[in-house]
Amino acid sequence: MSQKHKVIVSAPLPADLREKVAARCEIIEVPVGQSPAESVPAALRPQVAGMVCTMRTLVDQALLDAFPALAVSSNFAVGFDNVDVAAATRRKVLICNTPGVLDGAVADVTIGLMLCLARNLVAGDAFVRSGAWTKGAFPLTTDIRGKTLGLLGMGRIGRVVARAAQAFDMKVVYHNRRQDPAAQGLATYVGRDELFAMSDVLSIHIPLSAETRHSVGKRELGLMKPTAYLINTARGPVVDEAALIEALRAGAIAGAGLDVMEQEPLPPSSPLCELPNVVLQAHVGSATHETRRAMIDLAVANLLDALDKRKPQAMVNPEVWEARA
Ligand code: 8YV
Repeated sequence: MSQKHKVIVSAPLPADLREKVAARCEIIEVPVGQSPAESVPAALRPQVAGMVCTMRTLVDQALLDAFPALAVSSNFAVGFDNVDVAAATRRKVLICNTPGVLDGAVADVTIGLMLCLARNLVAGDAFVRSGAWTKGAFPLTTDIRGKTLGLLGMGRIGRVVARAAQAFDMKVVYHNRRQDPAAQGLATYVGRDELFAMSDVLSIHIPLSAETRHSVGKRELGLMKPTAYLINTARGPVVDEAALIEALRAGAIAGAGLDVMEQEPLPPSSPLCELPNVVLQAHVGSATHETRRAMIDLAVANLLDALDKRKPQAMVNPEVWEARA
């Protein structure tokens, strides 16, 4: 029997990284999005020591039961709402993720959505292509300069967005559970309701959890200015999408820029696709060659470090590591 660790790979692995992993581990391939418990033969399951997966793999109690020897699950994502962290911690399964390496890319999409909304850039492209320009000028749009950007969540990504917004002469305010000393000089702390009420652009940068699910709903949208835009590059279910659609239809807010939705991929039958005041992206915040490479490098390094008993760079439940030490 091979002495190599058996690891599930359910993430896009570049050839050189695949070789690196294969030199140390026996790879069990699971297509992205497929259930490892269903894909891996029962006889192999008790031998699986590690996994690298995307957020489309549910790391829940059922998966932990199916792989009793799992020591580490490395997420190819900074978010880990696909993981039941409490259950993993109880089972002493180390969970790793990819913080830091995607902040710039996600911030760029945030700023891009803001510019698309305020300057109506997507409609402008269609205006030129359709020949409408030959019949008259494009309607005037709105400046972002001098306006207030509100950040719900001031973590790594929020801070990069705040820095970028300074280049647009925006006033930046934020709300977090706690005031963030690292935000000093970048953004001003305000109360949660105040944030919704005063922002010209409100951008969401909080993780999805039981507490944050639908935490931006009818009440919060009702506090916003009718001229304000909502941007979500975090997780779709943080926003109550039905309430958002209602607010957009009623003109209670001016528009929304969404990189994430409650259901992904978004079906074209979604009312969001019908709304002219919405700009949609296909969850592409981190989707550049450079950033995805940095993410998979980190995800694989986390996996191999944990298996080799070296402290991984990014752990979601470091108490599992500390208990092992
Ligand atoms: C996706 C993301 O995970 O890192 C996150 O939390 O949402 C994205 O980067 C990406 O699709 C990689 O799986």
